Amino acid sequence: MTSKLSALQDWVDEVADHTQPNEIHWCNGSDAEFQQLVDEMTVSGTLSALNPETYPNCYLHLSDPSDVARVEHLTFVCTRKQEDAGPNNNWMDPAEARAKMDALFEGAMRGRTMYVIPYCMGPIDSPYARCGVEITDSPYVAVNMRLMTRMGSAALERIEREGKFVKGLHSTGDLDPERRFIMHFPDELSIMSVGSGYGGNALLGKKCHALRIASYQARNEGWLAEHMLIVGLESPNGSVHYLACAFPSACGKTNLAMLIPPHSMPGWKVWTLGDDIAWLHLDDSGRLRAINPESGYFGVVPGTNAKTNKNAFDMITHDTIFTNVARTADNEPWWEDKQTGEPAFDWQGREYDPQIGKAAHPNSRFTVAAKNNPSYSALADAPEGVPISAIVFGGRRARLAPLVYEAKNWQHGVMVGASVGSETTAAAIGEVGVVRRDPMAMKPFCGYNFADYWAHWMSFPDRTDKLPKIFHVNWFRQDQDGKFLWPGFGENLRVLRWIIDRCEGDIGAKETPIGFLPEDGGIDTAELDISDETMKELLRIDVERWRTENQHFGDYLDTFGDRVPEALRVEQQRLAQKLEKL
Ligand code: OXD
Ligand code: MN
Repeated sequence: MTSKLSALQDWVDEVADHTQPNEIHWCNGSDAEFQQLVDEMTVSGTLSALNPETYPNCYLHLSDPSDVARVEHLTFVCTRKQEDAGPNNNWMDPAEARAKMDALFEGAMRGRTMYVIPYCMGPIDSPYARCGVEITDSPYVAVNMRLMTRMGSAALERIEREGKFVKGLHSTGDLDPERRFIMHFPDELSIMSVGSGYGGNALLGKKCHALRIASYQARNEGWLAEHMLIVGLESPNGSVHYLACAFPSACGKTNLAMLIPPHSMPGWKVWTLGDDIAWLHLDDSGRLRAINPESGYFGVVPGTNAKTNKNAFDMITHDTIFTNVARTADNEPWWEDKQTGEPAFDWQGREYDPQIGKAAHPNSRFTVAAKNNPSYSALADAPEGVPISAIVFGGRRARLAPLVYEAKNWQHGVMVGASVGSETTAAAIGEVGVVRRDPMAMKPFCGYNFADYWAHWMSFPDRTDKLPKIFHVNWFRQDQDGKFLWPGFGENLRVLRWIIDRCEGDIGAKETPIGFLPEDGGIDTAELDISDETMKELLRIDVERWRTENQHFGDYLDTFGDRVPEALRVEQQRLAQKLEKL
């Protein structure tokens, strides 16, 4: 096959010349092609079929044991000027990075098939969607891209019509961590990744394109590419509010996006639009609308069970690719906290032995089409996306942040987002864990200088007066003994309901220096075994801790020097003054 778009055809020819594959396969995205690739990988041993009775069309891939996670220290943003990448990114001069990568790609696909994967991030007919082409020598990447993106002929047609696409070049190379790099060239809208076959490093549509490159594109074009889930909450009267929520990795985004309402909230429904990434645009009327650029989930498996996430648990019983989970003697996938079955073989294919480690890798994953989720919203395919009523930030804070609070306005909300942090979960009892600053949950994913990113966020009120409200939640507050105070999971809907009530103007709130907090009884705790004292503690503001936090946040802003927007400094200082007066 060839493409009539010379920019694409020339690039494919050039890459083939340089990497020397045996064959070139242009992916059309059909079911037959998917099955053919799966069958080939089953023969070569890259995939193995799981129990066809209980897990039909499910496959297991075991990666190289040294290649099991994103590698932030090997991920670079190669802007022309180092300041444009900012202290939040590793930077390399683009010419140096390109020379390094060209050397690693030379002959890298010898003996392999080169797959050309045209894909569209977002509904294929959406004006907010953007396209890319990934060239890879990994059939595992090709089938994962089929589940995670709109991949194939329709995407190629759009690319040929528009003439524009993000170029992503990937090779698993020799999987040597010494020769592993993920390079982004935002000025050229291109990505080069070598030496890893793992998700975020290799499925270039996801973190590399839809967050790092897209965030850069979004700033130039006036929109936002964010590490946010998108969820629709339908109340018993049938009205639906859409929320976009940003939490650092491993804070339960997938679970929240698929939440099942508690018994005490009959008539409520939860609709999933996305579990990881949201692209946010202002529409003609000035409302913020969201699309999910992805069409599948690449979710963490361990911990998934009928209580924590029943929708996901049911969804991954068919048509799923598992990576690095364990297996039972019956050839079913198994993982820690599955709460059923026993592991027989671990994630490295060895006979399971608890002495040598966990059965499933803690970062083992499922890849599955979003449409298989029982709570899938058909609006995930709507070209115009959904209107966002509220943006919700959150992190893991044992003592600091109350269960929920509302920012006073957009500018204050930008500070709430910029000060997101998560504590290491190994925090000792009674001690506060180490805070990893993760502004807007974008620390590993913002493709340019955070200071410029905050300035971009701060520019939105100049363009519209219809921006959504901004909130912060913390499901992870603990008591003195390190026990979680809030039950979490489905019960989180009670907190989201308060957020909706605030959006509708139906409920009062207490004004405090950090924002608006629920009044006593504002969060419905009917049928929940939680005392008034615990609710008070969950909503308590520890002034001393907040003073320290605000000071640390100020110090953090200083590391970005005078590029930090004045409006953000003003918010930080305003809070400092208010906390002093208490
Ligand atoms: C992810 C992550 O894989 O955020 O989604 O790390
Ligand atoms: Mn993520």
